[in-house]
Amino acid sequence: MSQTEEFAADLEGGMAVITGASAGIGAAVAARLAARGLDLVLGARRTDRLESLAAALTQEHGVGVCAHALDVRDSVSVEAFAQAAEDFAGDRGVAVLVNNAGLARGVARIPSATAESEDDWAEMFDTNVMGLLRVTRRFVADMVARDRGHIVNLGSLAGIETYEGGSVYCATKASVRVITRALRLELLGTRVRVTCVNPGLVETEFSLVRLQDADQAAGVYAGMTPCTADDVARCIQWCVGLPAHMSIEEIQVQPVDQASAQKVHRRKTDAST
Ligand code: NDP
Ligand code: 8X3
Repeated sequence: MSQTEEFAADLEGGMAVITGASAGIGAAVAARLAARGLDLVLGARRTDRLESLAAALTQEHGVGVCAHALDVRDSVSVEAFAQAAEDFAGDRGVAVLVNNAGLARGVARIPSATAESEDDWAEMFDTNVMGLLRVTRRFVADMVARDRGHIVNLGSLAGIETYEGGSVYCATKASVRVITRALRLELLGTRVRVTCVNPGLVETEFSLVRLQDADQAAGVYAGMTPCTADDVARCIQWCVGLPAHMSIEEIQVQPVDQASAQKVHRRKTDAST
């Protein structure tokens, strides 16, 4: 059997771990990989949502799904999650790790930032950067030992370009891209792949979490057609399904209506005419 055929066989009945699977892109990736025949371990803080998703995916696709609490900011929680994932995977090991858990908090500009802004900044770094590192460290050694596996990190267009009010979120996502690149170098010589996926505007709960206001959050996508969570999941599914000798280093995916972080085409709606 060729290496390519071997990998395709591996994915079927293999096991994927997805962080931040209770909503948005993480939940959409779970649906795509379940449809591809992978068993899943899903992590997030809102376990009620994870459990509903797990039940639905098992019913629809017949795959095994383990829903487990995970707070990527907490080392103890990461350890318990990783242990549960390893137990669930058994001898198969983890074929795919999707480091998706992440968030933005606020749009504070540094010159007018407050003491509260520092809490938001710390939460973003602890979740998006340290959280990703904690989870990766816990899973990557076993992938190296097995000489197989694929780590997919969620970067962002915000990690490529910056915008006012986005300094810290942009810095966290630039860090994700840099960490991905360094890890890729550190893993050279193994068959473990690392990919960074950098979406532009994707309509999920992301803007509500960031702005804490439903109208403002809706305004982020007003008059334009954003990407959906499933659009991004489709890219991730494609990356992980490629032959084992191929590595997609980075993908940038944006709505056609978004040409750069701040250059968004908004069509006039009935309400605005
Ligand atoms: P959502 O807010 O819809 O989902 C975020 C997910 O991350 C939730 O499942 C949430 O689960 C989880 N999460 C947040 N903090 C933690 C934590 N401490 N521990 C574990 N899980 C956590 O946003 P998206 O789906 O849009 O975002 C997913 C990723 O994609 C993020 O990394 C984001 O930065 C990135 N991204 C998003 C873009 C967009 O425009 N939407 C564009 C580019 C990148 P819970 O709260 O239950 O813990
Ligand atoms: C999220 C995309 O443009 O809101 O990563 O920063 S943006």
